[in-house]
Amino acid sequence: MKGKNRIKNTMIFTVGLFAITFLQSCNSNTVSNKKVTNESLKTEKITPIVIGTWNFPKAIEAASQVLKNGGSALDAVEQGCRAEEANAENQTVGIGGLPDRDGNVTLDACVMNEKGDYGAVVGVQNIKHVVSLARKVMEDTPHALLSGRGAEQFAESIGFQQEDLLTESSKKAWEEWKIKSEYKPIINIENHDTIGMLAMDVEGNISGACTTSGLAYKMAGRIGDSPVVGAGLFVDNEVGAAVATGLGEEVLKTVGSFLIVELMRQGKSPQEACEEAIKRIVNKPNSNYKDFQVCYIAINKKGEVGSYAIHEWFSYNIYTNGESKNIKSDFYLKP
Ligand code: SD4
Repeated sequence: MKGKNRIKNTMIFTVGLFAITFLQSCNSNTVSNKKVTNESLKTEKITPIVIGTWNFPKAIEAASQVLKNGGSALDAVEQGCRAEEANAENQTVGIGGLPDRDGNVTLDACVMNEKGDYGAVVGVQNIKHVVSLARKVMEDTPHALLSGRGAEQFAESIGFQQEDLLTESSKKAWEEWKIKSEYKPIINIENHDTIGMLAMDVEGNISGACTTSGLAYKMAGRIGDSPVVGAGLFVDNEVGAAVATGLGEEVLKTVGSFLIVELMRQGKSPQEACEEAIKRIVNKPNSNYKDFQVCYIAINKKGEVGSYAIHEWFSYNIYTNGESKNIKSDFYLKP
């Protein structure tokens, strides 16, 4: 009997051991379902990456410099956006931005960090670096979004420089526009050049920022998607981030950036998620998508990138592995 029991016990032990080993091996094979967290990334070497809408070499250079020096993703996107806010030749961002119908340059911006904190300003006049003002709202106030005069007063109280943002060439363009006063944004021209940036730093943290003067010759008080969380920008440090450019009204109505991040959470690649978000706009009943442009870029936690636009000629800049380049985006409306 004793001998029989010993054999039985040995068999139970062996079967148990086999079951545990089998279950463990199943678990280690489900890497694709495993959440990519900062903890799991710590064991891997992270390649910093930054992407930005359109082709702004100075912005990608400023942002990449921060990452090369081991700086944070938030600092990188802020510095990148600031480079473009200071560029008077860009008529959709910062100084030199095209004005609204009344001739006022009004700026919108937002930032979002790896903790899911968000700060934004809308309809701000006479302050060039609204991306930094949005960051101050996020970090130094109990609020997330400040508008118009209140945002300007806050900026003044913390020493932001005030200046006239309407340049001679933007004023001239507005005066020419007033002759016909026809509000019809031109694809890839009057919708063009808002900068949105997404970065992942050496710690594997993701942040994003977006800054714009909005659509040229908009009605006074009009706010687009760019400063609105989930529409123009969304960051989820567990999953990835997305940012938009183009006709803000359409991005707002489909909460595009949040949609992209949620699609990535469900397993789509950044490319697939951007394509789906564009299709949501295109497939709306009575969509007149042939008359406007919307573009998205996105990154995920693995450093994969995607982009998609309705029309041709959208491009984005990318810095990774010590190299910057401009990439032409795929698009929906093929000739
Ligand atoms: C807006 N989405 O205010 C912005 C405009 C833009 O490139 O992206 N221009 O609607």
